[in-house]
Amino acid sequence: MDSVPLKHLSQIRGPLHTDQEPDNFSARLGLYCFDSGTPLTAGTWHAARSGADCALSAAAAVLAGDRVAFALTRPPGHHAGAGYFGGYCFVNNAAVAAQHLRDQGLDRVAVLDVDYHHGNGTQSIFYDRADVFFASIHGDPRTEYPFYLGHADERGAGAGLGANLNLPLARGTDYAAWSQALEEGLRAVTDYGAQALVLSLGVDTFAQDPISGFKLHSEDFLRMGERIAKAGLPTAIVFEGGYAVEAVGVNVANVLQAFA
Ligand code: 5XA
Ligand code: ZN
Repeated sequence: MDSVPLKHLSQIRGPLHTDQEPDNFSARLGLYCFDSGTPLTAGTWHAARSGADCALSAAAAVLAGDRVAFALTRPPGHHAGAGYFGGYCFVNNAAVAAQHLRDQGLDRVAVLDVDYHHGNGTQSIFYDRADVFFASIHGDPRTEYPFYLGHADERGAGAGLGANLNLPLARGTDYAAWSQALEEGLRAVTDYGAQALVLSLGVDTFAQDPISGFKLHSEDFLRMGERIAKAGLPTAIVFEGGYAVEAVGVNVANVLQAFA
């Protein structure tokens, strides 16, 4: 039997009946959440809202003239779309920061996502817009979460066509190959003419990360930071994933140290 191209599945399944909300709680949840690994608890909204506020503060600091500001947010945000949550993400902190930079008068803002997982939420929020460029370096969605987005042929739509760049890489990629993708991403950000950068910083690209598959080492995060800082853009850094708990602090600090 011929395999069905994934992008055509929604055409086969047909439209969902969105004017009839089901009584079943799990079914209702499924309208707004795209995975089963993102629990909602009593403190979730407070934490998510605080994370978004933190990202807003980082954007405000950059607008006020700081070269760099770091939003140490938990939960992360880059998987959250305008109308759904998932991937431990509830509010898209990077998108909130980018939109704030736009609202305060910058014409062209770029989001660079270096987390191991594709920032599907950020991509979908800005996909048809030309005023926010999105570039992402991540594990190939054919095998890696979030699976359904992050392919190289997703280039944006409508006014946003050309303002989306996905650089998927295979499991096992080390810094030598990863840094070539970084060069390509930063070149695109520069060519786009961004006036400020939002960096979705996940350190789950670390070789010992328990849920990811790249092979970056702690000193590579220093080099990553140096290279991104060299782009010379005012930068709001927003924290995303990272699960090798003992090393997360060192790896994040290495990126920040390069900016300092
Ligand atoms: O960047 N996103 C993450 O680190 C979360 C991945 C969730 C996998 N279940
Ligand atoms: Zn991640």
